[in-house]
Amino acid sequence: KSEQFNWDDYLKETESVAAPLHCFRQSRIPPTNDFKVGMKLEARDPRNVTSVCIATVIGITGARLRLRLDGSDNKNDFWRLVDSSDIQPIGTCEKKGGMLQPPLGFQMNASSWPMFLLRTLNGAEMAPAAFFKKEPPKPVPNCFKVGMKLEAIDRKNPYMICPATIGDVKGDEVFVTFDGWRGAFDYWCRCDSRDIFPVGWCSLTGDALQPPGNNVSITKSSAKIQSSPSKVTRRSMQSPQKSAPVPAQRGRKPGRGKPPGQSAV
Ligand code: MLY
Repeated sequence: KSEQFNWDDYLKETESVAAPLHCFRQSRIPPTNDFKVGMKLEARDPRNVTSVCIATVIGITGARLRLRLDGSDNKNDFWRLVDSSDIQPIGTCEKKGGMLQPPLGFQMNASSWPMFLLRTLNGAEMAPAAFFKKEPPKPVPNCFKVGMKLEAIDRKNPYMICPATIGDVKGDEVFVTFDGWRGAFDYWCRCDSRDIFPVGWCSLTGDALQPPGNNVSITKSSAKIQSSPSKVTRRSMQSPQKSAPVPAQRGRKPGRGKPPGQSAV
């Protein structure tokens, strides 16, 4: 039987603490997600951040939207919180005197952009302004400490939110390490990044929290465990202070397939 991941048990097992809520740039109560698949909005192009483009909601996951830029391909979807400052109602750009831009990699001839824009907006279902929530303020000092647990977006597989541990802290930045993975997914980010969440976030938003990986089989005493995957999973805790360093390696979890329609690393 598959045991469900439980933060309370896991924090006890790993003798660790959850990073306090006030460390994060996230609202204490996650914003409600009223968006529907198919709705259109304006979004900053993640690959060309000076451009504001038209995006369509392709999927809904917890407090996040899976977005695709109109005129782009289906290989560059991205995810944004409903209270992200990267998204806004259609009409906002024009109101501010700006111009909507074709996405990077616009699939048609650049000269066809004005007509494409007219067509894509004609009869479109536009997400109402009330669906967009205000971005929470930045937490002032970086109050994360090494060893604190959190939930973090896997930037290589951004639809995944996973149990993670603060591995290092430098100035305004934190090093996010993914529990049970050998380091290939770890990254530095600002402490006010929108990609990191307090413990319990996914259970509040209904987003799926990935279980820790089973690729780091290290006990508190740094001994390697060779056992069945289910047993290893229970020991897949990463405590950066205590465990021996493992060489960075692309994590491959055997027996876990890709979710359909999503590009996995
Ligand atoms: N396709 C990858 C997915 C790894 C995800 C790791 N995250 C959760 C830290 C694999 O199966 O290796």
